[in-house]
Amino acid sequence: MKKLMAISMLVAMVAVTSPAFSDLTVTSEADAFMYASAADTNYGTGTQLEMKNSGSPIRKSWIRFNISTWDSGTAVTSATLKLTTVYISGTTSSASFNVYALNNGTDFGSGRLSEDWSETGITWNNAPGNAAANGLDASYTTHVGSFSWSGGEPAAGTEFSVTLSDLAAINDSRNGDDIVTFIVLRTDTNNTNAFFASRENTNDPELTLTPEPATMTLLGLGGIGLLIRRRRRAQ
Ligand SMILES: [Ca+2]
Ligand SMILES: [Ca+2]
Ligand SMILES: [Ca+2]
Repeated sequence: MKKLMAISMLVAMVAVTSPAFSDLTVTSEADAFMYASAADTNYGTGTQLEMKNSGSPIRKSWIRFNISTWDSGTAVTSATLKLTTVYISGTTSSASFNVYALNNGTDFGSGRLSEDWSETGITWNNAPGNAAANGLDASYTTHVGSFSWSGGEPAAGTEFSVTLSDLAAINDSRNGDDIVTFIVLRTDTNNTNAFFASRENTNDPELTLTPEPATMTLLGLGGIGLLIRRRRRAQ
C-alpha cells in the first residue's frame, strides 16, 4: 500500500514539472524602427533598431514576439527583454530608454496597422500606438520597463537585460493571440547614436518569460492530498 502511494505521489510530481510550464525564451519574429522625417518609409529589414529623441529626427523601435509555443493558460510571473548594442557613437556616455507594451486589440485607430503588423510595411505613419514627436498613444500602450547607462559608453555587443515590471499588461497583451509587441523609446535628448541589433543581425532581441510556479505546485500538492484522502477512505 505504501508502495502504491509512493508511485501515486511520483506521478503527481511528474505532472507538476511538465515541460509545458518551463521558462520560454524566444527571439523577435518582427522588428523595425521608424523615422519621423521619413514617415512613410519602412525600416524593417535593416540590421539596427534605432531610438533617438533629439533634434536629429526622432526614431522609435517596434519589436514583436510570438509566444504560441507556451501554454496559453499560464500566467507570466517574470519577463525580461534582452537587447544588444550594435552601434554607439557621438560620445554616448549616458542614455536612457523606456519600454512599452502594445495593448491587446484589433483596432489602433484610423490608418494604423494591427498587432500583427508587417515587418516590411510598418512606418512612422501606420505603426500601432505611435503618436507625434517622441510620444505614444496612451490608449493603446502601457509602460512596462526602463533601462539606461551612464558614466561611459558601452561597447558594441553589450547586452541589456531589461526586467519588465507591468506583468498584467504583458499577460493582457498576449491573451488570445499569443503575440506581444514592445515599443522602445529613447528618453534623453543627447544627439548621439545608441542603436541595438535587430533580428536581421546577430544577437536578435530576446524575450524570456517565467510561468506561475505557485499555481502548479498547489495543483500538484492538491493532487497528492486527494490521493491520500482516497487511500484513507479505502482502508
Ligand atoms: Ca527587422
Ligand atoms: Ca496581443
Ligand atoms: Ca539574427
